[in-house]
Amino acid sequence: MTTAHHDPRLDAYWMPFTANRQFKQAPRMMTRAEGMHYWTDDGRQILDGVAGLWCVNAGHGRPKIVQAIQQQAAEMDFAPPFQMGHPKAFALADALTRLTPPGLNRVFFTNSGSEAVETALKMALAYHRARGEGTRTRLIGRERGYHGVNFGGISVGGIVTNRKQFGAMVSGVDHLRHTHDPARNAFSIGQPEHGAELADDLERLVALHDASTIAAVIVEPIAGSTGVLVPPKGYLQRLREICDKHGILLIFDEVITGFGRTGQPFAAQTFGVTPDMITAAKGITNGCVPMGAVFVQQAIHDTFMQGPEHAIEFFHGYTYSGHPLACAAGLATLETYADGGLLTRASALHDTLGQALHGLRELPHVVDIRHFGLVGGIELASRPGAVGQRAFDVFLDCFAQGVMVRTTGDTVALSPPLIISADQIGQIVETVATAIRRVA
Ligand code: PXG
Ligand code: PLP
Repeated sequence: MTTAHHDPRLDAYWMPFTANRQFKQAPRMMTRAEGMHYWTDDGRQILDGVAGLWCVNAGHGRPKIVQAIQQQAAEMDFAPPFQMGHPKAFALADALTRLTPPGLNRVFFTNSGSEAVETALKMALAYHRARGEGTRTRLIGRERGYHGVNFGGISVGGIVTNRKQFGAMVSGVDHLRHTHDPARNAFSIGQPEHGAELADDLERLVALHDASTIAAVIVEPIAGSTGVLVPPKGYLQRLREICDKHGILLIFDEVITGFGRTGQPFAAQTFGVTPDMITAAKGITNGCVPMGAVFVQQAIHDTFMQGPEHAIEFFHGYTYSGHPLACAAGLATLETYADGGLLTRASALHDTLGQALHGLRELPHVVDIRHFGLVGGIELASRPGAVGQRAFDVFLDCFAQGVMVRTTGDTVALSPPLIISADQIGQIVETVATAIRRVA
């Protein structure tokens, strides 16, 4: 047996969410990107089926964004965000509120989705306290939810692997049941028919804990990281009704679904349900500079704006909140989206992606296909005792064929840039089909 060796210059970098030892024996290095493609260090062109990591929604290397970042770096590299401002942070917040659902017209900037989640959870607690309902401290997430990797986010999150290494986490958290129901909903076209009643699980938690102890519920409109779980018809509406009934804030985590993924700027608009807060990141700058945001109902914001005017209203913020490079990138990103009509393009391609994906139905190991707008998931049967390996082998085979997909568990996930052509959708899905046929 030969022992695999690797380049010791790769040792220092501890890679995130990666099988480090396996990667370093056979690295997949990207060195250039443009439009729908990456290029590897050995010069291979790779079609991007995931928008980088669900974030490069306008495609790579968009000139307006590149120029905006270059100019901003030369003009003013950094400005302190506490007790100071710079014009582009205000301009970006203002521009973003033209895209958000009605009423969600106040914006707090962070540097990632994980930080946006922490910010939203803290805002929810502080909001109830400011209203004199400080007993509302409980946070409700959902099984199979992904809300980033910080302590609040993994606590409300529902992914076992992201939780089990890290002890007791934030206390006073509970979880709704997840909505994945392949027995009733496998191979749904778009939104599944069955499962609106799963939202009633919130009533169970209210009965258990009492509404007076619950601050907020956080869910992804479409769960991305646990395998593209599309909400059953009526589910989000019902969750909204129950939150209203009990005075519980509803937070939509739109880190993936925001910025056009579902056919509207936000999934809240696509599914016709308005939450009290939205967390976003990724597509806000087209993935070019790290940035996240929390969009808040004005009434929530205004609740903080009491007390003496010289007092800080919310003791929270990051050194890089509203970083000038991120704001410049964000403004240019919104222009790029508008120029290409990109934030609604996913609805025009919903059927194209759906039809292509459902063509995989008869392939070996395929147990479910899920899709909405320009996001799709192909779930494969797991190999006994080796969850995730079959999908990972599909990923490796696709990469060898020149297409980048993403896997989560045994689901192959697709979330291509919103500029994708129908032919390129076909190419990605055919590549996945070839890989599935080859992988045992
Ligand atoms: N909330 C949601 C719904 C997300 O999808 C985050 C929060 C955290 O964002 P940051 O920027 O802190 O990573 C995310 C991020 C995957 C994958 O493999 C998904 C994400 C990140 C990395 C990998 O599905 N989503
Ligand atoms: N740790 C220390 C010692 C700090 O001084 C700061 C910020 O000043 C932080 C953490 C937080 O860093 P950031 O604001 O970039 O999240």
